[in-house]
Amino acid sequence: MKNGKKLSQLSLMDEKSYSGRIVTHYGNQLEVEVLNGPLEGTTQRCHQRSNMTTLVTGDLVTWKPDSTNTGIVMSQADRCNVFGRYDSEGRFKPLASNLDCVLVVIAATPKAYLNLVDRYLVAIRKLELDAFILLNKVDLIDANKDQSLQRMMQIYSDLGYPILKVSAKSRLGFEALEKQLTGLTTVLVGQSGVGKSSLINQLGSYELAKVGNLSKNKYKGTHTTTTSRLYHLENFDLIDSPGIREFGLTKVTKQEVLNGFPEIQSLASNCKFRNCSHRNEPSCAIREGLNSGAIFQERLDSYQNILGTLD
Ligand SMILES: Nc1nc2c(ncn2[C@@H]2O[C@H](COP(=O)(O)OP(=O)(O)OP(=O)(O)O)[C@@H](O)[C@H]2O)c(=O)[nH]1
Ligand SMILES: [Mg+2]
Ligand SMILES: [Zn+2]
Repeated sequence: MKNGKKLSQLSLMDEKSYSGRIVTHYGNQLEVEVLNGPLEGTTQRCHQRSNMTTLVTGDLVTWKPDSTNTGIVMSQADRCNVFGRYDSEGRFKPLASNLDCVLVVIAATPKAYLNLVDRYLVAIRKLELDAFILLNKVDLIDANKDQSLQRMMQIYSDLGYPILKVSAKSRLGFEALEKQLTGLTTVLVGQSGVGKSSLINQLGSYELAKVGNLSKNKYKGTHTTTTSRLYHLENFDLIDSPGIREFGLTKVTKQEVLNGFPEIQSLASNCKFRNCSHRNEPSCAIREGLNSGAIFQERLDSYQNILGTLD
């Protein structure tokens, strides 16, 4: 995305509006990628009309020049989907919209939590999006020491979730990752420090360096992403998102939680009692599944933990 052309080159008199896509926001201002007209391919600072819902990275909008250096967003197209979370007060916090895929990033460090990944998987399943689990920093993995991580990866792999193992540092596994991302708009989510921004930087160093809006050093050290941002790479689009500690799922239904645990879902209908809690009822297919190895104790605990946090 180029920044060269100026809004002042457009005539303010003709009142024409253009289409655009939200790249990111800074407080009340939005950075909008221009999708048509003489400024196509540039990004422009815009405000939004006060009566509109909060816009999010990935939203398609119409905007028009407002003054010599800002535009105003007039309207928003319907979203195909919006990925976000609920904060501790139960307010929805959107991260990105109009997505094809969500990449759940975990790493050798900080410690990965199965329950956090499961929460993402429930939210992704609810949106009917593709989910991928990406293990980053494999250069740091010590096979003997990281047994809980190995166990976690084994569980997801046995359940059939697509898993990618990469190192943003050594670029190990990048070929498979790039293949997976091609042609898609993907948001990277996960705990702070797992390497989401580093991955984007490494995947797109050439393209990003060329447009000059992200220096290679910017994400070194302890830089923390504070707002989502869209990047066009050569063969795909990536959205960086701020790291989170908790992923609240307060507004999902029990059924939506169950949908996120397909192995539990497929056996639950065989329980003797329809409302079986799978804790101590007789003839419980899920507890039988634990014995046969079809159900993992960690996933059942995680499922019950999530159910326990619903409103
Ligand atoms: N050894 C190693 N370090 C990595 C790798 N990927 C990222 N790091 C380091 O991990 C730290 C955090 O990386 P970031 O890319 O900022 O992590 P993030 O997920 O974007 O974090 P937030 O923006 O806070 O959500 C940085 O010091 C990176 O250099 C990797 O593959 N191997
Ligand atoms: Mg980041
Ligand atoms: Zn049961």
